[in-house]
Amino acid sequence: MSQPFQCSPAVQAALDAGRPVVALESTIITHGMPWPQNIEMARGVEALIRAEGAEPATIAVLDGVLRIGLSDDDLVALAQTTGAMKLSRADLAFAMATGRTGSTTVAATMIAAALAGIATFATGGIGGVHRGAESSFDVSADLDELARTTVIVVCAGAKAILDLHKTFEVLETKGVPVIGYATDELPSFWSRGSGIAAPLRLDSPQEIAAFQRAREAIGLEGGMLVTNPLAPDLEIDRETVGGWIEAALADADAADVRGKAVTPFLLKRIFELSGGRSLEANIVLVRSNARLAAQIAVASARR
Ligand code: PSU
Ligand code: MN
Repeated sequence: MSQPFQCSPAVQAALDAGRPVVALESTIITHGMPWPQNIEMARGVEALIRAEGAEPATIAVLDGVLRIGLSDDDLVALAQTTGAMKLSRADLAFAMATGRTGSTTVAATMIAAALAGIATFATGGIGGVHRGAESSFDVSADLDELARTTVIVVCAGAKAILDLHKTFEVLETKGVPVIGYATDELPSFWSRGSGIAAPLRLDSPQEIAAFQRAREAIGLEGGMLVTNPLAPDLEIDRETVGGWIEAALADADAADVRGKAVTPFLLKRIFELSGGRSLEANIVLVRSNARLAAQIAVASARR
């Protein structure tokens, strides 16, 4: 028992048997959505993954222990806590060493998933290059993690609060494959389109699993980003979202919000400005990503 993490019995059994497992992050629970929608989302996403024949593994650091697979009591406690750290590569081990509780971002979740041998991960939207990064230098550590850690990340694109052109340029430079799932245009989280062409397109979980096998066959490490657009009747049009984002960015600027607080601040402000519509769409897209990630995990395990 010298592993630096603790799997739930269900996740351990699935991993031991070579059954498909899907990693889930927890920053979306603690910093991305309000109570009680966060716990409803967390439970719903786990149920969807099980229904597809895979085992969900929500990841977090609880009282210093890196946990992979949470009980319902753990999920409820995490969803209600207000003091959780937002953990990335820089501070994941810090929370473990100091006995803290923290939720894992995309970057930290990828690290933990790879450590446990979980190859597929579902989230809402990755972090990326913030607007104004040329002066703030605010670029999410998620991008570097995608470049170095071998996990398939299923998302609805990068969050539209970001500079999407710069975000995808960085991913291209770092050699991260970006796939439009059944689409020629990259989605932008709440909206189906972004005006940016998808660099690669695949139309089935089997094709995604085959692409990953081909990458591994030639020794390519690093993540793959699968971008999965919301259903047409559920998306919010880009003009509407754009207005909320402009207003939220102005508020963040006025309040001098910086660093790790920026993304949670903007998501909360857009939730308020949209009268809850942004949260509804966020929940729907996470559910859709979880379903697709489970199908990819099943397709990968079948071989
Ligand atoms: N997806 C969501 N909501 C979120 C996130 C993703 O639908 O809150 C989180 C992820 O944990 C991601 C983080 O890693 O936002 C990005 O934070 P930052 O921009 O500070 O790197
Ligand atoms: Mn940042």
